[in-house]
Amino acid sequence: MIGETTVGARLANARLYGILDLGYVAEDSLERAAAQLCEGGVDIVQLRAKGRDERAIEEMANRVAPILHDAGVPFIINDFPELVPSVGADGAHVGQEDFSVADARWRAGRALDGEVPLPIIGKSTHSVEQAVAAAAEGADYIGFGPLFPTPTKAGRPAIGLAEIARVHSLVNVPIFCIGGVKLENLGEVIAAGARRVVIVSGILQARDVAAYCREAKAILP
Ligand code: TZP
Ligand code: MG
Repeated sequence: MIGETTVGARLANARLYGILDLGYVAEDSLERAAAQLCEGGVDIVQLRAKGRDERAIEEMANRVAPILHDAGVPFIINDFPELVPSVGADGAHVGQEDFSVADARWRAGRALDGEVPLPIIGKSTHSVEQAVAAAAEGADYIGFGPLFPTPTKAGRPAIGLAEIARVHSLVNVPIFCIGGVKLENLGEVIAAGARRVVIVSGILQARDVAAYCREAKAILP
């Protein structure tokens, strides 16, 4: 966990969101991948370990938290807000079918006053309507996607680029566009109005993870 003001500022300034997704990272390589993301300048990192039990996720989170903390990179846990205090994470990310933002914040155990109340709670959204609702619900940031079809979230219909400008005109919290975003299409995603992105497989399958992140950062506004 990093200081409250710092973490708020880091979220506000964040452009590139990386995910330690166990679909792409071997469990015993998590520390290495976390260090590479930090070296590449990723601004915020989530641990996403679909299908693993809570105890295993706690153990993995305890391993990566100090690496992210030392690099000053906010650390978000997917799906298990109650792990936030015990592993020293900065927040949690929930989906449409998970806890409400208020519930997630309560489970994460703290609701302090400040710029961005700790813990950070982010929510996945798949339409402009869901995005507006998540912001109204008090999400500190949202994911908006998938923009493109992606094996990382197989079966979820793609939104495309046409709604990006509208969601930015209606939603006042940081919006991270997600889903099939890669270096190859980052220019068009930004041209459509995106200011922040999540890149999962593009980063984790790169030959040089840190270099890939640096390239993405250089393209982002
Ligand atoms: N939510 C919407 S799309 C997605 C998630 C978690 C996966 C994004 O992964 P990738 O590999 O960058 O398409
Ligand atoms: Mg979830």
